[in-house]
Amino acid sequence: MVEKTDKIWMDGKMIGWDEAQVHILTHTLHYGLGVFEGIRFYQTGDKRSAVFRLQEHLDRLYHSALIHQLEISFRPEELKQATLDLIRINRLPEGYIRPLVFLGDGAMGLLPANNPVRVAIAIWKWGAYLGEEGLKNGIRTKVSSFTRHHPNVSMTKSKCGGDYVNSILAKREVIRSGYDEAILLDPEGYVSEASGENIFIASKGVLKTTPLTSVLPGITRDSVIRIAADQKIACREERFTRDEMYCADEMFLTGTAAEITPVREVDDRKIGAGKPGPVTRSLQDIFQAAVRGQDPRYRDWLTYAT
Ligand code: PPE
Repeated sequence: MVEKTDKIWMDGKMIGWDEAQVHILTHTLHYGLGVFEGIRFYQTGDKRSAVFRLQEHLDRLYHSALIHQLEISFRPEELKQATLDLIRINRLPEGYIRPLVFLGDGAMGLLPANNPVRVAIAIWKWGAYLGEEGLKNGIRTKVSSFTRHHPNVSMTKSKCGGDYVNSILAKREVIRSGYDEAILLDPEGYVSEASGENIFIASKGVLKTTPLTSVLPGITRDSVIRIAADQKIACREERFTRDEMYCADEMFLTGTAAEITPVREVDDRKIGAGKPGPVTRSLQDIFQAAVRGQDPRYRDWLTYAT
């Protein structure tokens, strides 16, 4: 259960948590055409709160809206201000931010020409997405029988609500079989992404991650690539196969919610020693310091709210 906060920002106004309601004929509720973001904010060493890579998340939100021809009537600066205001008003030191752009009620059917494009932003407390234990010791994953979207079926650069049906199907399937997270292959059979994370493998100290052709351009993925470069760890953006994943020395998933979560098993095969390896550990440590303002090299990633 999400723990209630005080206020939610909706269409330009701060309203009470329980007032943030929509009509049952809200178009997005029926057909899934709506776009969203997931952003984290952290308490920094000096007891302030800072949003991690807010500008990049807002840029992606506007790109998602552009891809799906949803015209947001608010300027990015307004959504930025609303986000920072929400953190202050709700007095939450750390948490998750969920901007949502959706089509309101009006016409029904598949041509929602004049339905209003509505925008809401909510924040809440969210701990380790794949569990504290997983973050520390690694998770067990399984390749799902569901295939990730072909970019010509449903575009993968937009964070569109409807696309997450695919993620839910995959995740539910593997959780019911006793695993922690689903890995999806692309329509050609190469590794694409997890239900809500990008994927990295490491072999002989070299990182590899799926190229952006048909996966969500993850902001955590981008952060890991920059940290790796600063650590002189080579990183190749290259397609790889399921069996290459099995033979990797290390593997981890990246996402706003999941942060950097080590993978200790894929399809009942141990990855490396079956526990988080040195490359994963060092990237995790630097990432955790960066998001909390403890590494001056990455201060430009933070927008302070308080
Ligand atoms: N791929 C997918 C499909 C995805 O949903 C995410 C984020 C990523 C990659 C990583 O992107 P980024 O957060 O920019 O590093 N997934 C969100 C899912 C959360 C949810 O369950 O809702 C997230 O991490 O916020």
